[in-house]
Amino acid sequence: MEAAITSARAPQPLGVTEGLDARQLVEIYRLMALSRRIDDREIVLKRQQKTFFQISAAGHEALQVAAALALKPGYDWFFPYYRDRALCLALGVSPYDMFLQAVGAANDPASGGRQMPTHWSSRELHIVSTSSSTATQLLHAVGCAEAGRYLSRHPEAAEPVAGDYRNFRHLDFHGDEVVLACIGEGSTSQGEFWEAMNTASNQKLPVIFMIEDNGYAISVPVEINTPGGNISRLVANFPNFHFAEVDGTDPVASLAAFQAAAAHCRAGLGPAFVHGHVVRHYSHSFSDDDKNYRSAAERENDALRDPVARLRERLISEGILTEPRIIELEKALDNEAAKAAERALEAPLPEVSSIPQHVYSPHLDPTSASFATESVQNAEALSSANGARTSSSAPRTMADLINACLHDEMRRDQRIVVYGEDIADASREQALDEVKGKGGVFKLTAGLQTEFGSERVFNSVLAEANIVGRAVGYALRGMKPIVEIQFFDYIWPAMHQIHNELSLIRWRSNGDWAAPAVIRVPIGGYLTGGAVYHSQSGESIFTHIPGLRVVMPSSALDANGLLRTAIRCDDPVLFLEHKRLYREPYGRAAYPGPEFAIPFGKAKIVRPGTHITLVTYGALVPRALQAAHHAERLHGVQTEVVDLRTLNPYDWETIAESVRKTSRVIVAHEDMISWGYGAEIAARIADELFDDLDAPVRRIGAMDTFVAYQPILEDAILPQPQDILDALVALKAY
Ligand SMILES: Cc1ncc(C[n+]2csc(CCOP(=O)(O)OP(=O)(O)O)c2C)c(N)n1
Ligand SMILES: [Mg+2]
Repeated sequence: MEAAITSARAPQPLGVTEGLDARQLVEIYRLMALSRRIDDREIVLKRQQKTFFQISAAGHEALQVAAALALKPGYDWFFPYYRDRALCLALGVSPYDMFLQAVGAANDPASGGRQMPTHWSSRELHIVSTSSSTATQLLHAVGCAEAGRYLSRHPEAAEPVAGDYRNFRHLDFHGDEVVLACIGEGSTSQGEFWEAMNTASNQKLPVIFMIEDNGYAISVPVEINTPGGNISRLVANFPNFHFAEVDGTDPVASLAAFQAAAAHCRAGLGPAFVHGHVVRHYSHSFSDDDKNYRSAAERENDALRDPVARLRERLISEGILTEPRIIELEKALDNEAAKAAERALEAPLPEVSSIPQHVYSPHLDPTSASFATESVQNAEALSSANGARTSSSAPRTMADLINACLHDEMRRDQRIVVYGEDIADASREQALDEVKGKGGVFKLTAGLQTEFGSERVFNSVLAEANIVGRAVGYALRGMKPIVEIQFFDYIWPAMHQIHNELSLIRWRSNGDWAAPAVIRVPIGGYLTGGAVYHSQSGESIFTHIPGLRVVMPSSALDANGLLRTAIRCDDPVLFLEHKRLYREPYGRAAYPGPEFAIPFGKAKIVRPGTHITLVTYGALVPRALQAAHHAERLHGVQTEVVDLRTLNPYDWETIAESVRKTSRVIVAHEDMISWGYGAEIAARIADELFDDLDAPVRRIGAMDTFVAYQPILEDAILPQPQDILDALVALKAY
């Protein structure tokens, strides 16, 4: 471990210029001063109400320019945050492109008018789309670094392959690439910061964490966010890091720090932590006024550390530029910023019709017939799940056929990595000589590590945001992470990543970036003793997220075919596996072969009928079938049971066709009834099929509580076959 402590926060003379010639210093000044001028011009535009938001890099320019100059755009990878104008300018984003963001122009290359200004994106420069969420980007940076390392060790995985997502995800990687991850000091309080530090450290990843410490998180001073007021002190014991704490208003000292950090990372020694003390020269954003919470003395003191003014003085005092020459340069910069702004104000605005573009992949439609590949059940297919080759004809459980699909797809596609909590056979590989292996708490990933090795199949840390955040990083590089969240009940720490990053990155970047990862999640109750934290449902919370495909099969064959589509498609997929169905006798099937796929958005009529349509999915499918059987036998009610199989997209045509035939419909699910998935389906039926209905649309779901441990309570809380039977009989009689 190294430490290079060069400066504290008090103003000090600028550091030595060794290694930098006059031309380089002038170039640094040009970039810093141009960044400031763009900020100032944007502030004017905001005052004139020609733009809609402003946040500046003012005071951070020296640190940011130094970081850019130590790294290679289009070669290294960049995960900036919203204050990184000078960084992105120095990497190659033009002032015009910045003003296009500010006006929200159609050709704003970062987002096409979808994101606030200073939310960066450039595929060419390897600047990954920035969100407003503080700290999420650090986990993407970690996943990105892991992907780069994997690909440089397995370049053959990069071959484009027709017929799946690989056709559209071209890879570009270098063995000594570095990933820059930027963050403010306040945001280091987020768990995702610590989760990213953990993995970067443990795996010696080439990530430079750049901490832009301006002493404030909006109005909250550093000592509130950081115990002791200095983040460097808190992280000092993380292994494998190179640490540097610098005066981030000094570009020369900052550049030296980043050069050393990059050298450490490129040499494969581990990550680096560059903590730069900067100033926030303006308020947090245009919407904030720091006079409300900072003393005048404090603000004046910070003003003395303005990096642009200090470098200007230095260029003059060291005789690098005369004052008239600097004024000349500054006029040229003013002019450049003004012209770029004027041009951007004339740029065409986005068409309203463009709004739905890039919610999902425009390249590959998972509902298309290309995913309707035939089962080869009767052929000579063999599967080798768990390493044991088994005849295809024996009925297999959902757990078996999910495991078989994972084996098949990993064999076919070297870009797949599988990780999650407890999913490996054994992290201590040597134990595998004498033990069977764990392979997941439900054994769904059994044998994968043994067959594909620990580089592709590994246990994650116990942190769900880490699992999904890294998957975003892997996927945006063009790999296919298939991750497991151990229980749906514990998906919530990853919700931020799922909602604001995984599902959103394609839309917010106007199609520049995407994260088509697969998240497998055991879900649901009926476990007898599963209780509050091992029985949850909540699928409608995820179908409410644009950009995310949500799948919930009820049979072994559907699970196999839909998982294959999830893996091969180009969208992120939440793959919900009902724990109660993993080893049920219901829905067992023969192994269908390694090419069997089922398109999304195609429901299955699992029982035909003419009196009532019963729309359902998941664990309610076998329960609905049981009820439908009794309804017919005891009451002569013929029920058509529709298993939706995928929840987003869902098969409206099949629902509508059935309801037009039966004129009576019940939507049934395991989740709580209020605001549940059925509410949307019922509302749409009432809206669009009103004239076809002979009775009100009914819903069946759990009580509006959590699921209790005591079986008597669990039975009462969750919908039972008897509840469905009663509803069928009542609706027929309506
Ligand atoms: C997860 C999340 N919580 C809250 C916010 C609102 N917010 C935006 S910036 C900010 C302060 C960030 O401070 P710091 O990390 O020190 O960066 P700085 O703005 O000072 O450069 C907050 C609270 C957010 N964007 N994301
Ligand atoms: Mg701050």
